[in-house]
Order: sequence, then structure tokens, then C-alpha cells
Amino acid sequence: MIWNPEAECMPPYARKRLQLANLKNLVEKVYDKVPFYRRKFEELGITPRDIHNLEDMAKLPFTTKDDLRETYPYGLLAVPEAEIEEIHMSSGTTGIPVVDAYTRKDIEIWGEGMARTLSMAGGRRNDIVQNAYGYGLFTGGMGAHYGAKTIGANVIPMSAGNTQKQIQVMKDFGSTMLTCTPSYALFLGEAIHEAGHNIREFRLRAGCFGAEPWSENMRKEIELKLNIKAYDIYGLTEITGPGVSSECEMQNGLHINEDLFYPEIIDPVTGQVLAEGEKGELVFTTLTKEGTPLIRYRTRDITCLFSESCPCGRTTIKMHRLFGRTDDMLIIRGVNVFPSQVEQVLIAIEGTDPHYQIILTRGESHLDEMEIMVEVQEKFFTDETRGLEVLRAKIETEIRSKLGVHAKIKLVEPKTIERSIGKAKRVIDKRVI
Ligand code: DLL
Repeated sequence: MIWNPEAECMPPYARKRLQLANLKNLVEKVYDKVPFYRRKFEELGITPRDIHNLEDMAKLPFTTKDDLRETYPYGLLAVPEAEIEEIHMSSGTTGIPVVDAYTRKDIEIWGEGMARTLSMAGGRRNDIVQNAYGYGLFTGGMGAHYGAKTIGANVIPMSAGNTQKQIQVMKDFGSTMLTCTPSYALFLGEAIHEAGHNIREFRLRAGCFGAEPWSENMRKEIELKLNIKAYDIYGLTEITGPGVSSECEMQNGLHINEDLFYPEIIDPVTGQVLAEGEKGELVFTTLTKEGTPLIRYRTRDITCLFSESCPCGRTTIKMHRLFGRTDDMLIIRGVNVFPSQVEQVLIAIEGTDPHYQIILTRGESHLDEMEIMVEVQEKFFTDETRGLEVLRAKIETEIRSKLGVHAKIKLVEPKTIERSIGKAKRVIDKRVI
């Protein structure tokens, strides 16, 4: 079902007109109300009057995560504090959180974005949405909650964790949709089987999973284990949370809510705007945000955009599932490696599960060493060491051929690697530079 056909199926020329009108409003507003942007505009020698068409976007300054941290907590507010009704934050790695502050209208629009997301996954009024994203400062819980309420579904606010209770509720209340991180979905699927339940007796039929990278093969595993259709959904705290883009029933690229968030792809080194189809850093301008609007926010996420006529009827531009992040990229002895590439290799090899951890060290020779801990399925973890050695050697060879780096592979028993109820921790970097 298409939640908002007017917005989602609008002819592209009409959408461009709407985007331009909203962009002009936005630029005037931040120039007037946010000293940080006024200063940035002045440094570039531009004013809102220089924005005549969407191509003029390239004249505008970028906003970075550092800018957000430097203006913490309220430096980017474009409305009086009294108009803010909710705050969310993500902590990231440096400790200074990035903040998103929402007005009432921002929350409504968030619910609208997530209503579109859930509808793409077949969500309707009579659905029972088991929301296992964490509630709190993280945007997953509240975002999915607002979306489920907007479509009029029954939302069960489970939050993350408490796996046995999740299974009991899913069974007893007949949850039809699940929202959580993909790693937790997989974990839940395994726990359901281990508890001796037959998943076919559950009513679950779809799940909206995001907030961390996952691969096509991981989708297949989740779909199999939970007996559902699994949809990729994307978003980030800085520009609202989930509900920025999501997959429709074609499961082939994520439709971006372009009327709300204007996407660009840039070369992460030069900042040049790249053409459709080219891989680069995803940049968003929040076209309707009131509380903390952002101009050309550099997400550090790597993807490409493509517009094609989607059989689902939506006309919005799509983004490819993420290839990685500019700051997730590991440089191992000079070779660029993304954790998602490791996952792709592992999942294609029979006998392994997508539970893995990459450990980086720097040995006495001062060279980077990569070790990958890989969980082996119970049935392969026999006493027969030869079989395991064959598997280990196979993974090592595949990693070398697909990624171009050597990794020491350590096979471990099922459930050795710590499970996460939220985002999985895939990399432990112990290198001292
Ligand atoms: O993760 C918002 C969210 C909640 C998205 C629930 C989807 C579902 P942050 O904690 O600020 O916000 O993290 C944002 O997570 O820049 C990406 O690097 C990554 N990410 C989000 N969705 C996906 C996805 C939420 N579908 C950061 N695939 C983003 C891969 C994702 N990475």
C-alpha cells in the first residue's frame, strides 16, 4: 500500500518545484535564525538571494558532524526553545552527542516518513507491530512507534532486549510486523528455533530492519529464520532518525522521501557533486525541518542514487543499500576494507553464520594484523578437526581473493561472539597509531 500517493508518486517535475520552494524557505530561515549558518554563508559570500534553482544547491556550505558537536547542545536551533517538544541524540565515538531537536510539526513529519516506511512493508491499520528498537535517546524506538501510530496499527513498545519476553509476546499477541536491528532480528530468529517453537505457527509476516549495515545474504537468513519478508530501512539521528528512505516490495533500493530530505552524492575528498549512479558520500538537506534544519549534511555513508520507474508506482529517487561509511572504512596495510565485505564473504560460505568480529592489532613489526572471529554452525562444529581446517582455509582464501588482504581466521563455537540487542559491534581496533 502507498501511504501518501500524492507525495510518493508525484511527477518528478512537480516534486522539483516543491523542493525548490522548500529549499528557498529553508535557506532564508537558517540565514535569519541560525548564526552558525549566517556565518557560513558570509564566509562563502552568498545570501539566500543566490538560490534560484536546485543546481544552486552546490553553492551552499556543507554541514559536518564536527559542526554539530561544536554547536552542542542548542547551537543549531532555528526556533525558540519553547517550541521544542522532543530531543534525541546519538553518542557516536567521541562522546559529544549529536542532537536532533523536534517541534510538534517535526514529530508529525517523522511519523509520516515512518508511516510510508511501514506501508512499503505492507503495514496497515490491522497490523500488530512489535517494536524492538531501543526506546530512549536512540531514534529507532520512537521513530517506529510514531510511524505505527500514524498508520493506526497496534504498536507493542517492547524496546530492545529481553529476548524470551519478545518471543512470548510475539506468540501470544500474534505480532504481524517486527521492527529492530537486523542483527537482533537474526538473534531472535535463532532464539525462537532454540526454544523449540515452530515459526510457522507465528503470525509474523514482515520486518523493517536498519540502523546498521547488513547484506543481501543476511536478509535471506532472516527471512528464512523468521519466515517473513525483511525490508531495509535507513535514517540517521541528525536529520530525523528512521524514515529517511526504505525499501518497497521490490526490495531493490531504498526510496528516499525526497520531498522531505534532498539527497546528493559527493566525492568525499573533493566535495564535488557526482552524477546519478556514481558511488560517493550521501549528503542530505532537510527541506521541511523546523527545530534543527540542516543544509547539505555529510552523512559519511557511501551509496549511489538511481531514478528508475519502480513497478511499485513510487516516483521517488532510490539509494542503493549502503556500501559502507567513510569512517568505517578500515585501512589494513594500505588496503581499504569495509566490514560489510567481510560479511558478504562469510555468508556465502556454508557452515558459517553472519556472527563475526574483526580484531585489528599492530604487531612488533608495526604492520597491521587482521584477525576475524567467525562463528561456525553447530552441525559443522564437530570433533573432526580436518573439516574445520578446510573451512578455515576456505574463508582465508576467499577473504584474500575478494578483499585483497590477509586475515587470520579463528573459528569459534556458536554463541561465542557477544550478541547485541541494538547495533552489533563488528570491529575491535586495538592498533596504537
Ligand atoms: O540508526 C536511525 C535508524 C533507526 C535507522 C532505526 C533505521 C532504523 P543513528 O543511530 O544516528 O540513527 O545512526 C545512523 O546508522 O548514518 C548509517 O551509517 C547507519 N545506518 C542506518 N540505517 C542503516 C541501514 C539510526 N539500513 C547511521 N543500513 C547511519 C546500513 C545504516 N547502515
